Amino acid sequence: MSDLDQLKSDLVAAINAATSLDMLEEVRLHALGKKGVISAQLKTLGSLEPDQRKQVGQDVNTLKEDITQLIADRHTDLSAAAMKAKLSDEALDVSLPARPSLGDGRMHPLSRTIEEITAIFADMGFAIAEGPDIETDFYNFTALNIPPEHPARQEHDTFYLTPDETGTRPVLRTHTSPVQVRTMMKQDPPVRIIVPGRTYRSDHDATHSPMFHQCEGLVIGDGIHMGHLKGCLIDFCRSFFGVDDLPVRFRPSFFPFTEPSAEVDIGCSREGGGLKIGAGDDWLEILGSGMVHPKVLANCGYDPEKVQGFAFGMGVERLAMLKYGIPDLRTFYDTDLRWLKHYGFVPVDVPALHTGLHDGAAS
Ligand code: 2U9
Repeated sequence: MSDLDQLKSDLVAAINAATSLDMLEEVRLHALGKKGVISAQLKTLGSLEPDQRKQVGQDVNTLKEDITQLIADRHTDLSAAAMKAKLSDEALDVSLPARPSLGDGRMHPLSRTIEEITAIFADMGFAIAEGPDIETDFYNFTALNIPPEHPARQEHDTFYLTPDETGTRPVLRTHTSPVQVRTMMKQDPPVRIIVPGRTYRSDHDATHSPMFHQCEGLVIGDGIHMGHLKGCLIDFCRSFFGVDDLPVRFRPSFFPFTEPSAEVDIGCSREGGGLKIGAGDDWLEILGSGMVHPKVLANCGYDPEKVQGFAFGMGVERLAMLKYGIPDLRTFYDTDLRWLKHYGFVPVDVPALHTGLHDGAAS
């Protein structure tokens, strides 16, 4: 066997012995690279006699073409095998049963109730306004005409934080009213905002939680009067409870930030120890309201001689408990998933916020 025949035999064996593309690449470089054995053969041509050089040159080139083709064929085979192995490793058996789910989630009744309340007012053209939970004395009390000696300011009702550099003590807001103050100080009338959010009072028993939720509203505009207040709140109560002829009454009351003030009750029946909303000769307090006090308007930079408006406030937990029959306030915050599964809502059927869609009413 000639040297070239021996070389070809060795290279063919090396190509067939390559079981991966990396190994084949090494054989290719060894055979066809600049420092490869075939290039070495071509370099010996110069030392041959002329008649030998022509024949040997042809033989080496034929060897080069053969080896190149063999490597190409081997590359095709190894690539196909690699792809087949990859597809087999990554194969998904789609017929397998799904993994046991962790249980689909539920929307908390408070979230649902806030969505419903704000969707109803969004339907009436209210914008949603938010503000800080940590407030100053001015926004939480003074601007709202709550005098310094007012009981609401006492420690027993309010969470005070450590004094800041000016010595005044920030508070955890006791209502969402500061947001209305901030809004009036930032924008000229008209104002029409609904203000959901967390509020905090140092109170903890079966019907009070240190953190609870309120939703307040404010309407300021030309010629706004008690008729607008009543119409707006009657519509809200009927829409929220889904009772078109729900009896609603306004009972004179007092708040430092509104004058006149009125508590709003809805008709219900407590016969047989249950509670049926909408019919009967009993009443249930739902929210408070009133015409914004002139001093509050002035404190917020408005001229009480020129503008007026009304405001209202409601406790979200209270409305959720009444509407959804949840007996104990404290269970709202236990993060007990069994409770949530029972009282929670599947998010898809919660009214879409801000598009005016809410229970029973098309936009
Ligand atoms: C501004 C002016 C007036 C907000 C109002 C009530 C009446 C009210 C309570 C309902 C149950 C708080 O959660 S609760 O305990 N709120 O009765 N809130 S009028 O009046 C405002 C607010 C802001 C600038």
